[in-house]
Amino acid sequence: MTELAAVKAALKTQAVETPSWAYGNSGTRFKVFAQQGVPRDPYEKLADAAQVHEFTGVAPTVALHIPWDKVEDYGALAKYAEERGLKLGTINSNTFQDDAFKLGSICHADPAVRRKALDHLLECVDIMDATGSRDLKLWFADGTNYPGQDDIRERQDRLAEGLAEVYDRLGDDQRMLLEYKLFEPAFYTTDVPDWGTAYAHCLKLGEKAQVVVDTGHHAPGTNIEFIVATLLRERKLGGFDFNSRFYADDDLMVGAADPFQLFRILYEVSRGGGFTAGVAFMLDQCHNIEAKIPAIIRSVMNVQEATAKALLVDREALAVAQREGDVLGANAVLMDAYNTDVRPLLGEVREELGLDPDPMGAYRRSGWAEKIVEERVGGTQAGWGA
Ligand code: PSV
Ligand code: MN
Ligand code: MN
Repeated sequence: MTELAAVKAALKTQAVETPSWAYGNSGTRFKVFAQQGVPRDPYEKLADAAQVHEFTGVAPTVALHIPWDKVEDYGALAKYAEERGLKLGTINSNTFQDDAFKLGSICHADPAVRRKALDHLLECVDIMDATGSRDLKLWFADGTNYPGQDDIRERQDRLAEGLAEVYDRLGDDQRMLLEYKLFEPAFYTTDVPDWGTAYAHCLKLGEKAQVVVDTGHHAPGTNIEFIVATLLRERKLGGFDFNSRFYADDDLMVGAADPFQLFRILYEVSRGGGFTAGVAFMLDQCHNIEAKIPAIIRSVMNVQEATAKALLVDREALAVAQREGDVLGANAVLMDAYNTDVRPLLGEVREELGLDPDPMGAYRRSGWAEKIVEERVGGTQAGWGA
């Protein structure tokens, strides 16, 4: 296979998971601007996700968030997805919106609150059994706001104990993905604030526990690609929550704020064999002011473009320059790939897959946006936090 053919083959098999909540209404704590035609239930979210997959060809799975996507029959939801060419993906737990969790969930000082949180997490594994999902994604809002509020070490002990109970419940083909976040909603300590803490817990738990890197969850200036390289070396990179940020956890479209950073991250994925190592490529975004489906299509395309550039890095030339200590030469190899206009290549890849080379235009011309505005009137629109 020529090098270009290998790049094309990799791009054709790439899969980007879209989050159900990105299709619903969302906002900041100041205001949620409701959009017309937005899904009213998980089924309609899947119908929209099917559009993203139809026009990009690389978004075959949809992540659910429980209880935002709670339904009576998850088997029926999975069947509905399959009828639209989709599969249900990662199950995201939610231990941050119940009054009981004001002072934490599985790290809470009260065993009764910890039990409630754990029961929710175990229910999420039951749902995975019904949907056929591989991954359980755990993000905990647990932490404290004031020095002395709770015992930092004991909270780690409670976390370890809770994670172990959930880990033991996983089936052979299921994984637990532990997500870290620097701060928010807790402002003093966060119980899983960084990759090191997540890694330490996952290492103790075993192979089925892996770390998730949400690109919006670091301090400004953090070298995320270094974290990615390290986790891949240790076989502990479970996946990504992709989004972009200018300030904190902005949840903007991936590749919008810093496409160069996205390229650097995906280069380390490529360098570390991450495209074939079971790493989950997920979006975790909210489209507060822009139209949702086209924003998700754009996001998927941004991941594809950064991936194509990462795959185009001349690894041999880079290795030679690195060995020779040719600082500028090595940097030039990387920048040559980054500065390549990969849009024609991706157009060809899409045509070879029988798709329109222009997913944004094809979606616009499909009339879906007008159809959902007309049909989805009334009812409560589902969304982030609903
Ligand atoms: C937390 O900020 C987070 O990134 C977690 O992944 C949550 O599940 C998600 O956002 C909710 O949008
Ligand atoms: Mn996330
Ligand atoms: Mn987040």
